[in-house]
Parts: sequence; structure tokens; C-alpha cells
Amino acid sequence: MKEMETKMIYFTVNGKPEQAEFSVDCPAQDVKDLFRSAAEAGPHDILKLYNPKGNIINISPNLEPNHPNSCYKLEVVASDCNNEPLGVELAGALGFDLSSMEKRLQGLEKKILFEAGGTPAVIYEMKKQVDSFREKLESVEHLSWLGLYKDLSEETHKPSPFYHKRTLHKTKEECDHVRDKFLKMCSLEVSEEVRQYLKTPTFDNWQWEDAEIMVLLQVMYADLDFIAIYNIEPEVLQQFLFEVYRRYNNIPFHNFKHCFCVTQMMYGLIWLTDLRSKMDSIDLLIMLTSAICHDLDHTGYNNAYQINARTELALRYNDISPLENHHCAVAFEILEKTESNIFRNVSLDLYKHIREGIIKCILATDMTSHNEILNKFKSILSHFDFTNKDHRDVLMMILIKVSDISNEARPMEVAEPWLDCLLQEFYNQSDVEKLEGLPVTPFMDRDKITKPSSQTGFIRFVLLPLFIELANLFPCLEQHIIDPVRKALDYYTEMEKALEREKQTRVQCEKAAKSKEMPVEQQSIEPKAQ
Ligand code: BYE
Ligand code: ZN
Repeated sequence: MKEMETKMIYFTVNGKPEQAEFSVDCPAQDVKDLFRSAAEAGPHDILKLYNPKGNIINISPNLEPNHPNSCYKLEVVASDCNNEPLGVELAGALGFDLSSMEKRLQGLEKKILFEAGGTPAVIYEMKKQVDSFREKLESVEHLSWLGLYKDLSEETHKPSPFYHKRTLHKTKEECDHVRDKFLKMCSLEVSEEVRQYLKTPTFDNWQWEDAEIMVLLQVMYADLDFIAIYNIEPEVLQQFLFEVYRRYNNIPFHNFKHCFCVTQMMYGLIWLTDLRSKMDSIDLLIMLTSAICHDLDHTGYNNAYQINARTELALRYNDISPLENHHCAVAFEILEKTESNIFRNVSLDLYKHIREGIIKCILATDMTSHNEILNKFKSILSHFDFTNKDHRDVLMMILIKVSDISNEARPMEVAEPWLDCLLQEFYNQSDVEKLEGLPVTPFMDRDKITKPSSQTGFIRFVLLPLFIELANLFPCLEQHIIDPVRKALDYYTEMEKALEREKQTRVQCEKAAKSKEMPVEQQSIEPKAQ
């Protein structure tokens, strides 16, 4: 057999000398692939080969053989996907494929969940594989040319696991378990002591599990006489509460426990202000039910995200309060089903009134309209008239708004974990915004805010101004909601100062370390105990 004639080509790539050998009659594609692999380039990168004169030459089997001292120069274009259109396209397509794969799996899982009542092992395995594939694409440096690589070496945190494992919706198992527990507990009597405690803002939600919380919500409907007045059947109320529970998602803040806290604060305010003597019970029913439904199916990403990411919700509602519109729509989805329609025994006219009221209340929880609602309330305060429907409407909106953001009116042991939950949800959103290249909401950026600094600002400029106006109408609220909020302000102001002192000490230690010309990391930066 005749020995094949080969060529030796000497070239540099990134200044590193390389040599390639190929047979003169091998296919052109093979030669191109050879250079591609020498440059560690991806299939969509452009390769340029220069001769010593600086002219671009064709990469082909006809390449002129050369000597090591007259090297060709190989260059890769479009290896950095963030700067190059080709790379962006590829990464986009890949990211899209991955998301569509995840979506299809999610759909498949849902379907099977419905039919089989559980996630089969095979789907679970597939989900794990897609997850680990995404992780690989994002974490393996030599795949960085795909444009999905995230350099985590400089980050102090990993993006939240929520981004990968979207076990957003409650599983059937989870729901069935809580439903069984709830139905078993329904027949038990709730003590008078608990019934009274339930009427105060000092109530600690963290002591109660979800099934118990559902019983407490039932108690609220009973003790405000709604069950008797509106002829609500116990099974229908239970089914309604279960559907509500089911449609709050597993997210850090806007979950079923938040729904309960807001409702419980509303309930407390109704009792503390003796609202039953001032307003019709129908308005109280609207307020309590609005509180229960006000964040249904929240996914943990706010309106700004919905709009910037052009989510289904933003498209459906034309960027107008997409979340609040959705919460409200889900509420009426639940109420459309006879078996969970707690208003099924009221007249059509009354139902219309309730529907109008709930829509008004839930849409009022969009903080975008905060100033508008607060200013309206201020303008009517001096001549507030409980017989005036417009006045009552504004008050109802103020009450749900107050309840919605009232965590800091609770004891510190109850309030502080809620702030941690909220920041976790916010940080998760900003992480995702960074990953998706969307504008990062400044107050959600973990690199920009601290817990005490954000909270002191919020209490000073949002909470107190709102609460003080409500206390103008109901002076008795001062001790119940304003005093604890002032205490919280002191607490976070102190925390802010302590953080500032810690930072100062750190800076001084680093300066001292530098002046001794010793690497900082060899010195303790902790302030010495006194
Ligand atoms: C608000 C809007 C949407 C979701 F980062 C939650 F400083 C809230 F802005 N709530 N609800 C309670 C709050 C609280 N926002 C803040 N503090 C609360 O206690 C301030 C935020 C931590 C931040 Cl307003
Ligand atoms: Zn809320």
C-alpha cells in the first residue's frame, strides 16, 4: 500500500505554537475541524488564519506547508457569546430549547399528576437530567462559548435553587395531606382563648400549621356571623378555603401564610375599630374575602418583572397591574365553582356588589397606586362619613393596604422572619433578572441593599405615613399598630448603626494591615474583644 502524503502546518493560536498534520487528499471539512479543535472553538465560531504577511488565507487541504519560523496565525472570532451576534443566537436557541424542554416536562408532569396522582420515577429522572444539563451548561468553563456560562468564582452566593427547581405549585400529595388534616380538625371546637387571641395583631402565625390556619379562617367567618347571615354551608366554606390554600404557591413570601397574616390583620382591625357598628356586614365580608384571595397564585416575581420579561400575565393584562388582576381572576375562578362558591346563596344583586367590592380591594393592593389611594383618603379624612359609599370604598382600600404590608406591626419575633422571607423572594427575583439580562429592580439587588437600611426607609416613608392616617380616623389603633412599628424602626436603626460600625472597623483594620505591608488575609479583621 502506498503511504499517504501528509502536510505539516505550523501556526500559533493565542500566541501558543501548535502544529497540525493532515493528508493532502483529506476532505476540506476535516482540515477545518482540525483547526477548530486546535482553537478550542465551537461549531458556530468563525476561524481566521493569517499568513506571516498578515493576509487571511483559506483553511483547506491546499494550505501551503510552512516552517516553524514562519508560522501562520490562527484567530477565533465570536468565541465570546456576550459580544457576538452569532454566539447570542446560539445561546438564545440553546436557552430556549432548554426552557421549552423544561416546559414540556412540566406539562407532562402535570398531565400525569392528574391521571396517576403522583410524579412517576421516569419523569422525576428526566427532570433531574434536564436540571443537571442546565447546571453543566452554566458551570463548565470550557463550555463558556455557548454563552450560558456563569462564573461563580467571584460571587458569594449561588442563584437561588428556585430558578432550577420550580416546584412552584403545590403537589397533589401535599394538598391531599393538608385537606385530610383540615377536615379532621373542622369538627373540633376552637377555644375561647384562641378566638380572642385571633382578634389581636400580636397573633403569631409561625405557631400554626396550614391545616390549623384553615380552621382559624373558618372561625373568622363564623365569629363575624357571615355563616349565619349569608347562609354559607360549612362544606362549601371548607372547599373554598381548601381551593384557596391549593392556589397559593410554595414561595418564600407570597404564600398561604402571608394570605393568613393579611386576613388575620384585617380581622383584628375590624374588631379593634369596632367596624361592625359602623359598616354593613357585606362590606366586612368583602374585605375579609379580598384579604384571603389578594395574592392567589403569586409566582414570586413582581409586576416590574412581569412587564420586563413580557410574561403571559403582562401580555394578558396589557401591563396594567398584571399580578393583582390575576389574583382576582383566580379568586373568581374558585367562586365560579358551585362547590366552592361561598356566595352561592346570596341574591344576584348582592353577588354583583360583592364582586365589584372584591375587585376594587384586590386591585388596590398594587403599590403603584399607593400615593393615589392615600391622598384620596387624606382628602376625605376631615369629613369622613360612614354613610357615604365613596368614603367607605376608600377606607376599605386603605384597610386592605394596611393589612397587606403590616408585618412590622407584629411582635419582633413574628415580623423579622417575614422580612427575611420577603428579602429571599426579592433576591431570587433580582438573581433571575441578572441571569435573564433584564433590568434589575434596585431594592431587590442583594449587592445594593441591606436588611436594616431598606426597612428603616420603608417604615419611615411608607408604613408610618399610611398607618398614621388610619389612626387619625381610629385613634385607638395608635397603641396596636403604630407603637410596634415605631419600635421596629428603632430596632432597625440600631441594626443599621451596628452594621456601619462593623464596616468602619473593617476598613480601619484593612488600612492598618496595608501599612504593615502584610497581606490582609493573614490578619484578623475581627475587632478585638474588650
Ligand atoms: C411591599 C410590596 C410588595 C411586596 F426592599 C411586599 F425595602 C411588600 F423595599 N412589603 N410587605 C411588607 C414590604 C414589607 N416591603 C418592605 N418591608 C416590609 O415590611 C420593604 C422591602 C424590604 C424593601 Cl411594600
Ligand atoms: Zn400581599
